[in-house]
Amino acid sequence: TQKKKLIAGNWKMNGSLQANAALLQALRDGLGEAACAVAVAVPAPYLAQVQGLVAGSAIALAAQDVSQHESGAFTGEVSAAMLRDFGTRYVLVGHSERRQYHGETDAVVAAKAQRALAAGITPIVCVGETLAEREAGQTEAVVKRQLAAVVQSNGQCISEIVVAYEPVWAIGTGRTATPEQAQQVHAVLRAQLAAATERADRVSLLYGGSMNAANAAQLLAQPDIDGGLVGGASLKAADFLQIIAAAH
Ligand code: G2H
Repeated sequence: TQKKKLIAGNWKMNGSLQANAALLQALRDGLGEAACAVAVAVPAPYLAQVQGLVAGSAIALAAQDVSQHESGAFTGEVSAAMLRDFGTRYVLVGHSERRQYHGETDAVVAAKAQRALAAGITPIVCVGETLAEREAGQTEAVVKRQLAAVVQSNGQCISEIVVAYEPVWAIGTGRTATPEQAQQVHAVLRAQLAAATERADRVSLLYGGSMNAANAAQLLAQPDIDGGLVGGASLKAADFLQIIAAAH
């Protein structure tokens, strides 16, 4: 498919007013005419700051999580409408760290994706198997189950989402899936989407998990890898810019 690739940085729980300003300045200076779409997923308190820092640039604002609820007595939660207020274009849902450490189930992730879509924000739905699941031969079953929940509750809107395949064993470990391993799972996800919508080819399927300047080009060359979700390497402007340059 010939759609624009998407490179999204996931800062996780990193950053400060000062560090964010320096990073965005370096990204803006180095970006030039990026051929791909670029986004940064920032901690919620910095949405307003980063909205200003990316204004007038090709960099889109993303959040790392959204509440499954619309509004009300949910202390500590941030709603999709609040994200929208700050010009948020994308939001990660179901990142494995949310699933692992915050008990997010497939149903919760599906509800979050629905809230985002209803607010006009593109959910980046994260799926991926653990090492134990891969070794037990359950990789395909796990990612299909995770995506099925989102497909079922979002109907025809499903062509509006972005999916990120992030094998849990590759996250922050320096262990990357091989391009072939990643492509194999991406093809499964594409087929699953194609069964649900005629516009499955429009859905961007990102790879995530220790993507870096050295391995990005090979991963992004795979037919069903439409971009990357980049953690650690998105915190260093030079690395992130090299990954962006590899996406064309
Ligand atoms: C996976 C990825 C970004 P990293 O979590 O979401 O992080 O690139 O550090 O493995």
